[in-house]
Amino acid sequence: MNEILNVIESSCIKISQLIKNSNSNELGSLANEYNISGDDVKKLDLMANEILKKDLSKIKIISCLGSEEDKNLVFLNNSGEYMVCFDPLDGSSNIDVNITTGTIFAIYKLENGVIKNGRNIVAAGYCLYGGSTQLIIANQEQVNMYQLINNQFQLIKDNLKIRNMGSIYAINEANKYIWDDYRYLKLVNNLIEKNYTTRWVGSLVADAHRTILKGGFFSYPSNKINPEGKIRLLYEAYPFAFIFEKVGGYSSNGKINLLDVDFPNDIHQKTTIILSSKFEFDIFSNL
Ligand code: FBP
Repeated sequence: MNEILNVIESSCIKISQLIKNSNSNELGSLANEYNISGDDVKKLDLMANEILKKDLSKIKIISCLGSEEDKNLVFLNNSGEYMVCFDPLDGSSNIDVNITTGTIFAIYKLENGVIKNGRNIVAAGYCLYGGSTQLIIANQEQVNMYQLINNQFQLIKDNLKIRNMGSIYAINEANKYIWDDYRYLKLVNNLIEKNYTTRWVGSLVADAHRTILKGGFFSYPSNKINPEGKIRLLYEAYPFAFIFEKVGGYSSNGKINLLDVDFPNDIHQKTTIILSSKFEFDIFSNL
């Protein structure tokens, strides 16, 4: 499995260099196509996808790859014992305005050739392309944080743990009148009364990363426009649910722990997502 993590690490370095050494207007320009989720695909989405697919396809222990930018799973080796899924470039609406984007990934161990749910994950993580490039990797034991320094990822914090309580909530309040579940508006009002502030970057990687480091509550609930939610289970929600569990936080689809949601038939299945510290999650759970 370390072989897979090493390759993901080097792919993220290539993507980081591409972002740092290219015209962000060009990278953020439309590729004149839509992905299976109906999103406008940006040039950088496709370039990042090609880098990861090319590098990961060389690994014999990988059975198949799943990507936000590919309609179907890409099968590699019948004898492979792992499936690797990734969002090659998360937050692509922020590329051309030079706001933090990222890559999200999860490594699933097949059991008798199948994946049951998010509990099949053996490692997950994300890379942040911001002021600095940082890589966060969670395995069964702990979560470590690395920073790209002189073209090498160096450990800057090991065994990350989320605070029990934060002071920031993150949710796109522009949707508050079309949320399907009344609890989200009640929670927002409850946290405002407790003098919480709010942040919404619009890149899941950035909003979730801040929530891990500062504590608090992040959510993208289903709504009248996105009745199943907007965030994809396989390569966005499951990976963060695994990471939040390892840092001592909570994840949910509004009903159950995201890791216990059955593996979807549609690999681009969307879901409501909650990622949170204990204090805010307890308030939400009792609404
Ligand atoms: P992609 O950029 O990978 O398609 O991800 C979707 C996303 O950008 C998330 O990163 C983010 O949390 C959400 O959509 C923002 O949605 P909205 O623009 O509706 O606030």
